[in-house]
Amino acid sequence: MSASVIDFIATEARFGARNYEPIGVVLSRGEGVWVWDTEGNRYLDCLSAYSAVSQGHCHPKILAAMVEQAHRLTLTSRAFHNDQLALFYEEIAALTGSHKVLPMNSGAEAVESAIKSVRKWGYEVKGVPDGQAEIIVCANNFHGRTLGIVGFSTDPETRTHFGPFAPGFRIIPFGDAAALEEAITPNTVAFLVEPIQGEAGVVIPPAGYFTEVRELCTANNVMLVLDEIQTGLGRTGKLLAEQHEGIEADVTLLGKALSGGFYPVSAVLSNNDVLGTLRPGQHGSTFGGNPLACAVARAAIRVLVEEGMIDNAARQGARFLQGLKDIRANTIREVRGRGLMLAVELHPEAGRARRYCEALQGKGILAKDTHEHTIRIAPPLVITSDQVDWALERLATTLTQDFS
Ligand code: IF1
Repeated sequence: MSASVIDFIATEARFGARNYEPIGVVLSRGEGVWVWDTEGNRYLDCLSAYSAVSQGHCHPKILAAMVEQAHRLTLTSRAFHNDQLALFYEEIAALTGSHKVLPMNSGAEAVESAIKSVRKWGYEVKGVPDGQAEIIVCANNFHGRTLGIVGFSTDPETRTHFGPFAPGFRIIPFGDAAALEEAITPNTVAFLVEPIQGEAGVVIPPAGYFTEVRELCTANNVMLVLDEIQTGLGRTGKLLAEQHEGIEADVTLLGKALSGGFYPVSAVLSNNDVLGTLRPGQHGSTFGGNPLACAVARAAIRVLVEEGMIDNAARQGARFLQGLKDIRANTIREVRGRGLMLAVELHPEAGRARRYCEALQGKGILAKDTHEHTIRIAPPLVITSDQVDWALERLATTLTQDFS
């Protein structure tokens, strides 16, 4: 390691809050599926900033849209109209079939906005007594880092010593429709859930789960809120992960890839009157819906569709998953995935996944461990067959090593 690399890492450690423990690589450039460190070493990015860089690093068309817009107008606040917001609304609504859109910035803000909106809908439309609204969520959820959200996390790391927390949430097991049926009361306004649990280690629910969930929510007048912040926009091989079960959420949350990795953009989409309950002055954000964000998001959506990235995610995801399944290594306990949202779960005796990620770094692949024993693999959706095979070769040699 050169002196400069050590310096970046040491300086971060000295001045920064230590709320992360990054892998020891300092990146300075990216293009498509590739990133380069300060010493010029090239890596295949198999994390894509947790799916935010689905369109590939520094996509030229998103970059051009961002620069062009930055020259013209960046921020107006919502006190005035701007000439990008309407176009963003129109295009995202046409793409997803949603009726109403609320633009925000981070994923957590979209989740918070959805919680506020479904509660309001519960009081004003469903007729829940004031202050009594209940929202059902799943164990091992990950929806962000705000106080409201970590209050209903079940991960001790995420919530310990951040309380007191807001009431109004019930936690049920993920993938268990009977548990949802039991948890619903007359005061239930929404079920908030990830189509595939990301942070939990790419946990795919049993087939038919979301069909049952959809039926239960409809039968009980409960809003189904799907957090597609990570699964949405092509990551799983469909535009939205809900399409794998042919259902439609009442409220859909998008973030991450809506920005193409350039600039935080998130959105709450609703196909009913949930967002219709918000009146002027009741919710907002200085940056939400700003013209720069809208121009970036419009380009991010356009290239996703025009360049066939969603189909590519389905194709390359299937190739990657099969390739992982073909690796004969007794370190591997299970391989999971849908589209390009993949995970390799190691046997606990194989050692920590972090160690394997560090070994992969040495072979030119950046991946991220989660929960001690799982390696998460989520490359940009522009990955080619040759690049998948290149990654598989290196994964195979790494996974047959023993780091226990
Ligand atoms: C970090 C995990 C991924 C999300 C879903 C909302 C948000 C996220 C389904 C909030 C964010 C991130 C945040 C990132 C790590 C990461 C993550 F490992 F923690 F779970 F992607 F898998 N809903 N996920 O996955 O979005 O406010 O961050 O924009 O470092 O905390 P945000």
